[in-house]
Formats: sequence, C-alpha cells, structure tokens
Amino acid sequence: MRILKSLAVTVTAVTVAASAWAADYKPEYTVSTVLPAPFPWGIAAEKWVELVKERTQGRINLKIYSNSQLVQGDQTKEFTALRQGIIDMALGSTINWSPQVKELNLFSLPFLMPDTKALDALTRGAVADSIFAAIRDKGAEPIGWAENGFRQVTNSKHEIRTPADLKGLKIRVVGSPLYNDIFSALGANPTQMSWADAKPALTTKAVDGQENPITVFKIAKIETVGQLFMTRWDYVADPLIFAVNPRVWKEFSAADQKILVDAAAEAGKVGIAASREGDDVAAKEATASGVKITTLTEAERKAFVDATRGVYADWSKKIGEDLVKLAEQAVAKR
Ligand code: X2X
Repeated sequence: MRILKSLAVTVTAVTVAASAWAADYKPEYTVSTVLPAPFPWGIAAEKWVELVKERTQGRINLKIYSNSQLVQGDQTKEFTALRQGIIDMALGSTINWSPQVKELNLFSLPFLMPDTKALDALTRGAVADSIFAAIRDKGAEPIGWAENGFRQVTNSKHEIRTPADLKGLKIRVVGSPLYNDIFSALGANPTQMSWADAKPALTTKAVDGQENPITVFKIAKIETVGQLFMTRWDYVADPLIFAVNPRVWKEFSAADQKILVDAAAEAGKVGIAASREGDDVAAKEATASGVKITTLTEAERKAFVDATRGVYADWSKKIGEDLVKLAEQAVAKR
C-alpha cells in the first residue's frame, strides 16, 4: 500500500512537472532557413518539423520562415538573431554563420574535402565536437547536421577549365570574407551579396557568375538567366546545422530535448540524401537545359588547388591551426 501510495505521489509529481513544462512552452517556435522545400535544405527542415510534431503529439510546434525573412533577407545576420532570441531555432549554413563563428570557415577552406566521405568525416567525431563547442561558446545550442551540398561555379561567359578562365569575371559570393579571398586569388572579381539579391544581379548581368550546389542551381532555375557554363570542381561544401536558442533549449524537458535531437538526426539524413542524390539528377537536367558542365582532370584541378594554397594557409590561422590539422587527419583517414 505504502509503495502504491508513493508511486501515486511520484506519478502525480511527474504529471505536474510535465504539464508545467508544457505550459511554459510557446504555442509555436520560429525556425529560420534560407532555402525552402523542394531544395534539400527545406526538405530537411520540413521533415524535422513534421517529426517533432508527431513525436510530441503536437505539444511542440515549429514553424519554418524561409528566405531569411526573419532577418530581412540578410542571411549573415541569422546566427546573431538566433543567439539573441529574435528567432528560436534555425537550420543554417556554415557559410552564413561563419562571420560570427570563425571555426565554421573550416568547410570553406578550398579543396579540403575531396568527396562526400571527407565531408562526413568532419561532421562526425572529434571535428564535429569542436565545431559544436565553438557554436555553443558563441551562444547557440547545436543539435544536428544536414546539407546544402558541394558548390560548383557557373558563369554566363565561357567555360572555366583553368584559373586564367576566371580572370576578371564578376562572381557573386556569399558573405564570408574567405570567399572574397578565394576568388581574388583566382583572378576573379568577387562581390558579396545575399541570396535574395543574387538572381536579380545575374538577370541584369550585374554579375557574370555565382557558385552554389547543382541542386540549388537547378531548382532556382539559374540557367534561365544565362548561366550556361558550370565547372564541377567540388571546391567547398556547406553542411547545414540545426540549432536552438539556449534559453529556449533550457525550457524543454530532457525527454523533449531528446525528441528534438533524434528528429534532427533523422531529418538531416533525409536532407543529405536529397542533396547527394539530387546532384546527379540536377546535373542531367541542367545539361538537358543547355548548360555545359565541365569536369576537371586531376592536373586541371591541381592548378586551382595550387592557386588557392595561400588562402588556405592564411585562413587556417584564422580558423585555428589545431582544428584544421584535426580535420586534415580525419579526411586522410576517411
Ligand atoms: O546564398 C547562397 O548561396 C546559399 C543559398 O547557398 C546559402 O545560403 C549559403
């Protein structure tokens, strides 16, 4: 009887605690992204929202705000808004968060990751732990990975096979200074611009080229604004990170935190598959739409690697040489 009674008290206490938590939860949490579905980015975000809703029986509702609308289209302000609690959660690109978290420039070191296995080696294990610690230190709780993809350069003028082919081309790049340095080292004329401004700038020919994963290129129909030359050089890749504002995160019960983490892992897998499987499909579609896709020989690729070694060395210091070394070892062991 006594056992039963204490069990009843425990059950009541747990129920009260659970409903107290639930009562503290907001009716809806904002989730910031840049690209919506059917981009692999948005597919991952939507899957996360769906799984969380299902597994919490609707107690936790996430709502996606895409196209960086919560930061007025300025994707490089997303991390700051997340940290400040202007947005509750985000599925963000390492490129877009790198102005605030310098370690995230790791994924933009030119030619560090030769293939998807190399990328996987960095989003798991010791490197991933260091990256998550850096994000936590800057004021957001990272809880999982997804993927935008390996980035390819396109332009409206001519085929790019050598660094000399990039000379003088005006290329739209995202907001990390590292991209300015890469394209300047290659002799191009880089100009930083948000995604919101990129397509208009390509349309009016204010810029000659851009760089993005093939899925992004095809889904955004970039070939329709005259971008008919693509070089598939896999020079960088941007993983995406699920993260939550720390105050919001602390309000969730441990059980609900686990639901959010597990759902992010599953949704991330779906998004990563969409990005990787989507790349070859998008490449075929782009070719059918008249895009000339160039793949480089080993020797041709090496010319780009050599031309960007100085930038790599420079940015290794800024990122932290220990982390870069750890990443290089993980890539070598993959
Ligand atoms: O702006 C881009 O190029 C995009 C959509 O790929 C990112 O947000 C990094």
